[in-house]
Amino acid sequence: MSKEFRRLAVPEPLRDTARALGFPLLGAVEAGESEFFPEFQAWLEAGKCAGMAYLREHADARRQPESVLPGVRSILMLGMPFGELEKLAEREYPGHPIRHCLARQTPENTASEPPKNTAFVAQYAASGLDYHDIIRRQLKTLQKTFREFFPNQTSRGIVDTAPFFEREFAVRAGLGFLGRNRMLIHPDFGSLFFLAAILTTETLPETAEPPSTPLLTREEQLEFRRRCETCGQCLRACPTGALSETGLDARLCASYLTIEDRSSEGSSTPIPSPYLLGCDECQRHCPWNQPFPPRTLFRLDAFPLTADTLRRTPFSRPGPEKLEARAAELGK
Ligand code: B12
Ligand code: SF4
Ligand code: SF4
Repeated sequence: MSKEFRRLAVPEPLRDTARALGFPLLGAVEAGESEFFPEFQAWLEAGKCAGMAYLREHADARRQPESVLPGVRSILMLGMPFGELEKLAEREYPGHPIRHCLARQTPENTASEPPKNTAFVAQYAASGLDYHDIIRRQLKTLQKTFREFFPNQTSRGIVDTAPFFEREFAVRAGLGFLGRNRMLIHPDFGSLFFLAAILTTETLPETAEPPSTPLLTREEQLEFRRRCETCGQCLRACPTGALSETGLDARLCASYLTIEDRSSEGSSTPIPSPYLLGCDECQRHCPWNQPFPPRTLFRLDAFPLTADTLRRTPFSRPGPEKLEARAAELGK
C-alpha cells in the first residue's frame, strides 16, 4: 500500500462536469515519483511483460510523471464505469456494424461455457467501441472546463498510452484500492471501470479530509486490502496460472495472449480460456464485483470480418487474422 500523498481539492462544478461526462470517480493528488517503480523494473527484468515492447522502451519515463508533462504539479485521476461507456456508445453510435457481432448472455444463463457458435468477450469491450477514442474526447471537454477555472496552466489528458502508472496514482488519489488481482477496486463500482488522468501544471490546494465524494480514505484502503489477504478467489479463478502472489505474468495471461501477443499467430499451444478477446476471470470471482454483469458474446458466424466492422472497436487491436485464428482455436 502506498505512502501518504497530499490529496488535492477539485472545484465542485468541475466534479459535476466530470460526472456528466461519465466519470463519477474523480480525485486529485500532488505529482511525485512512482513509489513502485522498482517493482515494475523487477517485473520487466523477470520477463513478465511478455512482448509488450512499449513498456520496456519507455520504462524510465514511468519513474516520474514529469516525463509525461514537464512542470506537472497536480494529477487528476478519473474513473469511468464500463456501463457509462456503453451508454455513450448506444447514444452516439447505435448503428455501428460491430453491434451485429455482439450479444448478451441472459441473466439466468451463467454457464461458464459460451453457447454454440459464440465466444466470450471481456466486459471492457462490451460497448463494442474503443474506449480510448471516447474517453480521450471526454477528457478534452473536461480539460476545457478546467481551463475556465485555471486559465494559466497547461494540462495533458491521458488514457493508457502514456508512460504513467494509472493504478498507482489512482490509489494515491483515493479512487480505490489495489486488489490481489492487480485491479483498482472501488466498493461501489467493483473493478469494472476504466482509468484516465489529467496532468496539470496548476498547484491545486490541499483538501480537507474526509472527502465528500466516493473517494476512499487511507484507512479504508488498508482495511479493504486486508480483506483481500483472507480471500484469494481471483488467484484460484485464473485459468492460466498467470496470477500469483508475485503479481501477473503477462506471458501466461489470456488477456495479453488474445489482445496484445503478436507471436502466437499460428501457434499450436491453445490458450486455456473461453474468451475471444480479453479475460475477466480474476474479476468475475471477486466479491466486490457481485453480481457480475451478464457475459458479452461474440457471434462467430460473423467471420470473416470487414475492416469497416472493426474500425474504432476494441477488436481492431488484435485485428481480423488474429481474431479468426482465435475463433478457430476455440473450435467453432
Ligand atoms: C500493460 C497493461 C495490461 C497488460 C499487463 C497487465 C498488468 N497487470 O500489468 C495486460 C495486456 C495483461 C492487461 C490486461 C488487463 N487490463 Co490492462 N493495462 C495495461 C496498462 C497499459 C499498463 C499497466 C502496467 O503498467 N503494468 C505493469 C504493472 C507492473 O503495473 P501496474 O499493474 O499498473 O502496477 C503498478 C501499481 O499496481 C503499483 N502499486 C500500487 N499499489 C501497490 C501496492 C503494492 C503492494 C505493490 C507491490 C504495487 C502497487 O505498482 C505497480 C508499479 O507502479 C494499463 C494502463 C496504464 N497506463 O496504467 C492498463 C490497465 C491497467 N488495464 C486495464 C484493464 C481493464 C485490463 C483488463 C481487465 C482487460 C481484460 N478484461 O482483459 C485486464 C486485467 C488483467 C489484470 N488482472 O491486471 C485497466 C484497469 C482498470 C482498473 N480498474 O484497474 C487499465 C488501467 C486501463 C485503463 N485505462 O482503464 N493490461
Ligand atoms: S485476466 Fe484472466 S488469465 Fe489474466 S490474470 Fe486475470 S484471470 Fe488470469
Ligand atoms: S478476489 Fe478477493 S483477493 Fe482477489 S482482488 Fe477480489 S477481494 Fe481481493
